[in-house]
Amino acid sequence: MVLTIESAQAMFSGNSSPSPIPAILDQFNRLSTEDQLALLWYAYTETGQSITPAALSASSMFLIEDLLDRIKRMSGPEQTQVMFDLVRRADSPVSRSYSSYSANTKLGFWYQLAQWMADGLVAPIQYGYQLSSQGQELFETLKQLDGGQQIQILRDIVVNMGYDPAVSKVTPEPVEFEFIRAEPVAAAKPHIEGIKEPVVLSYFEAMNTDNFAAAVALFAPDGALQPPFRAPIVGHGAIAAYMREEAKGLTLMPQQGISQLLGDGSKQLKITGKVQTPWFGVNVAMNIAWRFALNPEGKIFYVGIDLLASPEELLNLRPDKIAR
Ligand code: 45D
Repeated sequence: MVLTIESAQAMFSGNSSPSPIPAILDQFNRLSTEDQLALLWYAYTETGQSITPAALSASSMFLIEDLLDRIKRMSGPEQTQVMFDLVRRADSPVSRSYSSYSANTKLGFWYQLAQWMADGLVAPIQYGYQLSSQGQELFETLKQLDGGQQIQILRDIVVNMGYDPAVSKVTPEPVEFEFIRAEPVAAAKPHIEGIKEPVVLSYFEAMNTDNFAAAVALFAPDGALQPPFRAPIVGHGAIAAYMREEAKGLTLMPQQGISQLLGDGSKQLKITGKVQTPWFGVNVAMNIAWRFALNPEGKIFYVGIDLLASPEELLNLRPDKIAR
């Protein structure tokens, strides 16, 4: 059997429940702009997940300070217009700048606006807005999800806002976010029930110390990393760039796993556990599976990261049927 990204993507896929998130995002995109903004606001304020402000050092926001200040000086209706334009992906100067930001900068942008709304410096989302019945229904669905799924949805929506002129692809600005972990993790290899594979243990150790050079060195040159709901990212350079932008300050807590040796000496492993994002620190733990394919040389050929549909899935570690 030859390892390909397609064969690796299919590992263990037959024995887990699909995530509800893609369908929810679809439903969200069909709502009116008013509904979307109001629903986001309810989801952000009423689902009880709280951002830990200490996670974010003020210095990381300096490149968008000018833009934020401009918005703060606008009249209330202008501020509301800016938010509408971002949500409906209109072509406006603010929407264009926004689409060039990294994911963490976009989240930081809204985090700052939310604080200014609380302080009365920026116009809040209309209180008492009556959601449509579809909006109301979706809000009820959101409330049933676990905290990890709720923040994943918020993040996905925030990252996709703004106007992106596909023609001339903007280069992401070089903002380097610095995050402080809520709880410094022991800089050691974790104990994972059922897993002794050194490469995998080293992967978790490297990620938990933001040592992305060490993490990337564990991958085969043509190795791939596939984040939740995204296409695979292939090759050392691309994986390193992705990690610097999206994986800083994460706390990975793998708990248990299974490992299967394949005919040609390659291996496939499924490991489940929890992940915390520095944005929410210990307040929210996401239920995650890592599906690793190791090549016969023991390098990571593929790792897929999945957001689990429910906590029960953490214990779903049935061996895969192996094609020969
Ligand atoms: O007024 O092993 C609204 C990889 C609008 C790497 C708002 C990984 C209205 C490899 C937008 C509501 C990275 C793949 C205001 C592992 C309004 C690896 C404000 C996985 C004010 C494990 C909204 C990592 C705001 C994972 C402020 C799975 C919203 C990471 C803020 C997941 C939302 C991280 C925030 C997640 C969401 C982070 C801060 C899901 C952050 C979510």
